[in-house]
Amino acid sequence: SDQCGIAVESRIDCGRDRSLSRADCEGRGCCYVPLPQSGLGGPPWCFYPVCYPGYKMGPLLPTEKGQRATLARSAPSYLPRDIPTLQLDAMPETLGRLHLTLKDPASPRYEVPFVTSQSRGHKDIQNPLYDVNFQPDPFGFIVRRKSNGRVLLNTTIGPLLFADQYLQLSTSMASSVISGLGEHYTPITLDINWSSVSLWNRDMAPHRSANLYGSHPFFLVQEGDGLAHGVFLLNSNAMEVFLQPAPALTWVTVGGILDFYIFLGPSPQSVVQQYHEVIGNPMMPPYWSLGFHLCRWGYTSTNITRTVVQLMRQAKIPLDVQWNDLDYADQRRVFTFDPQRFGDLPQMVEEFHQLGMKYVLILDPGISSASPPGSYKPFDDGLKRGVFIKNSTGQILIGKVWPGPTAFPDFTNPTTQDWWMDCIRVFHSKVPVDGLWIDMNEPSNFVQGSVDGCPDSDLEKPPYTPGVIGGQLNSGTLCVSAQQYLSDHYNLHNLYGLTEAIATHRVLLKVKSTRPFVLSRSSFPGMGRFSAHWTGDVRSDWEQLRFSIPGVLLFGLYGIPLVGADVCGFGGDTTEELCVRWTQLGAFYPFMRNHNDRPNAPQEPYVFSQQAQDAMRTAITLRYSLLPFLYTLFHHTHFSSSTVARPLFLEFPTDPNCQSIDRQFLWGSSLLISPVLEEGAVQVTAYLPPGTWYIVDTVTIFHPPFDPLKGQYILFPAPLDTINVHVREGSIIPQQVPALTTTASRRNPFTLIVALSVGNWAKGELFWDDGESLDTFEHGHYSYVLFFAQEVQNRVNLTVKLNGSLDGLVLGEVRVFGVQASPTAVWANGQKVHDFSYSPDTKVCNKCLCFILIFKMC
Ligand code: MIG
Repeated sequence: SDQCGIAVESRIDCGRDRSLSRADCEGRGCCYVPLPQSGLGGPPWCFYPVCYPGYKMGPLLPTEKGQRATLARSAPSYLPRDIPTLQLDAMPETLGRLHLTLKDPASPRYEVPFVTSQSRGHKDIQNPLYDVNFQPDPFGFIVRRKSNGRVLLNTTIGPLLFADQYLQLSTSMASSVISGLGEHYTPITLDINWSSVSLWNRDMAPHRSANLYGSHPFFLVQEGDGLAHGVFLLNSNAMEVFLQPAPALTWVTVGGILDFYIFLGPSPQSVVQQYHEVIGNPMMPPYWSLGFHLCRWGYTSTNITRTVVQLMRQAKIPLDVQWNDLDYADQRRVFTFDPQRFGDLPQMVEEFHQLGMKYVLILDPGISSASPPGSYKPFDDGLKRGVFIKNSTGQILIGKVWPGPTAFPDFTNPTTQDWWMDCIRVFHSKVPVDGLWIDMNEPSNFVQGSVDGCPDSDLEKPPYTPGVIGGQLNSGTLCVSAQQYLSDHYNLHNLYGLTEAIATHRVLLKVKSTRPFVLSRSSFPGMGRFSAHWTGDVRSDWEQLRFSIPGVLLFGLYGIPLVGADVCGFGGDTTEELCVRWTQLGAFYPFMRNHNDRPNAPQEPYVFSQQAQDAMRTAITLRYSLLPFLYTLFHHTHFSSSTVARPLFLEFPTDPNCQSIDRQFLWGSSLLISPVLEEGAVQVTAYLPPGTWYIVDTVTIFHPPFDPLKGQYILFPAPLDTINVHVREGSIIPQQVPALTTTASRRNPFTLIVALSVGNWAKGELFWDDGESLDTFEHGHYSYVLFFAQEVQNRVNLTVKLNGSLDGLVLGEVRVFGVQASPTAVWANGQKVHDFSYSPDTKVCNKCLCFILIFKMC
């Protein structure tokens, strides 16, 4: 009939919860139209008719925050435990942000805590960017972009289902270019050809179609003409999102409420900003955390760890932070250290501090429950204080992790947060770590559910289980029927890492009174306020190297900008060439740590040939020279929410070539990084967006003759010692002479790259503070420098506007790119500079201004 005449690509699956025969399908009132290909993993055979009965909406009434209506079902759905009546709230919160919730007015359901701590509500919104219309029967809503009438979301294409353990909503998409819905091993844009992604935090080495460590139910759609919008479904239950070529998308979640935030942009950059306004801006990292970090599982004693640091110093390769993995712990129990192999750990940390370095240790959440009573205080004390997650019958849930049988702290419980404070405080008084690495916090469990299994219940076996690795929600983690302070683990599972990060951040803040550094594997929206992230157990191979770029870029969209992959790869043996290329790319991860698994060949820079070491040193040193610029980007991200490592489409939204580029990326808006990602390659094809780009490397700099009006792909030489980095015209990049640690480099002279635009100007900025005090920006304890260069009547003038004081800081060399004719003279602070040089080939003027005290600049 007409009701079933739906284009194949627009069919919305009526049998997601189970596969249906024709009779079952028609019994649901759905259309059954077989296709040549099977109904699994492609277009469904059983799909909803054009008009499928669902909820009927009553009148819309004004409320303080927007409009409200009641939705009611006239007949039950095919799911157990329908919620027959729903309350809809549509709340225009800002010009660009619409908030829409669907809840059960009769009895409160679980809602996600912790994430949106910021002020949510707003006053009257005059003339927002969006328009929302409702279809009353069956209920659906349509969100349009007012400026051009474009339909961004249309949920009338399928029914709303809202049962206790099954919530489903479908929408059309304005284009098929969609990014987000992590954490998965994907390119920067998702495949929409009958694919799905599941969001359920899992300890799982990155590979295709697996649900990984974190969950981020946010996506951004590029509409095709430079405009973009985003949608955040604030829901922490196990979720699966289906994508189909209509293009359309279907959310299925197994609990909670439907809590949508819709962001109208209109630019991709502003979509990201609007999202971060809801989940909170990222923390300001300590300066040292932007240095190079070195770790491996298998530094089995303090002496071995010391040797690593010594060899790095001998090789003259910068290193700020030395790490230890589980090796340090006594019988793998956290808050202890092995008396033999790590007996002098406190002293070692002290030695590293003397060298101007920092030290970070791993801290797993699982607390050994099998030590003899009275011998392991964290457990005894935790038991007394009731801090552990309980099973469904109220006993402490015991799982198995590295130390053997373990209990799991419930970080949603304030008592647990205090106990965690005490544990860390006591440990820190012996071992003054500078940061903590919270691993295994999905939480990971080596037995399914618990050592006693899990009960047979609706929570453990919901009517529908999203496509998760292992097939069950309790695979590799706790029983989801386990009880936490705020709710069941079923609801809170995806928040475990976030809540541990919040608790750990809070402790470090108290104990150290400086900016906390926490590195968390598991994540959820809002985690960037508390923690950094790494992409987990990546393999040492070329494909994983390549996919680390979208991995890192997506976490920028998710508001966790301090992110990187394990440099040279974690699993398996690296090769020298791979490790060199990974170090070059890693030098441009916002967070740079080389980390390796126990059984593998070593991969510290100093184990390789002289040639490889030189290449790595060059890359890491280049990073160190750029840290003032990187730090300034973090300031912007912290303060006004942007991204640090940035996909090209955020910066060049109207350039269709940039839509899905993820083999290159930007730092801020002005540095373009084009790494080699293939074995054996000594050239790289890089896309240069419109404008002039100058090559930056440590030896030569030249101004290639590109067409400034059109972007183009260009083949660049990329021998093993080279990573291609380009600086965009019109920018001034603050740098500092590098050193072996940031403690030392922060005392060195600054330098500048001034990349003149075609119009002969350039600008840039520097945010500078002591690098570790709390809230320096908020308290005004910082300096802000604006650089501006302009050519007037054949003179390039560089002016510096300083806000604050930079006492003792010196501006060294200034390199000006794009000087069209040989300068006859160079002045600095009114004095002639004699040793400047100019190359007519590269149009670069070196030492164009020398050794000027910034605050004395004319
Ligand atoms: O089950 O602590 O992702 O970085 O070296 C493995 C040992 C536990 C997993 C982490 C990895 C870390 C390792 N951990």
